[in-house]
Amino acid sequence: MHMHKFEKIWLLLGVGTLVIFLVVLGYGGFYMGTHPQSHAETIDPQNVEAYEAFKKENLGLTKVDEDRYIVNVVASSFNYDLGVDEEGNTVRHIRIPKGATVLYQVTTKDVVHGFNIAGTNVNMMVQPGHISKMETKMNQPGVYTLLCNEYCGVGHHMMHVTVEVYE
Ligand SMILES: [Cu+2]
Repeated sequence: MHMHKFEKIWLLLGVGTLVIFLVVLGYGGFYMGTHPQSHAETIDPQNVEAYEAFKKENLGLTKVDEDRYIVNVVASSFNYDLGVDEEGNTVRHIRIPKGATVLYQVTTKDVVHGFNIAGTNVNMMVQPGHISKMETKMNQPGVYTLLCNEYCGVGHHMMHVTVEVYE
């Protein structure tokens, strides 16, 4: 079959673009660990405390095993509720040892919020009525900002806490 030179170039460009797209997608998914969160579980947004993980005393960071942690967070306008410490102060900062596997479980009481730990692969959308879950390994030490990247109202820019990964 005879093919015009331009036809060949055009075909090559098309197939090439597809290959590049798949390589980028594969790199992000398999190497960088970028995955969409699970939100299969549902919850009553008016009564999140009925769910064990979102009871007042279970919020924030919990160590479940050697190098395994759970972080339960209730997002609402314009705050991430990480519970309170022993002195009763509101927690705005959590510390995780380097290399730990962390399961983030997040829900919202009101509108759609984001849950993005800038500079890591943790980036979830948090929808009312759903529990967003994502498990990841925190390998890079540093202080990260956990912020909302879904516009949620006038106080949206104030919605952030910090996550520290220490050696
Ligand atoms: Cu927001």
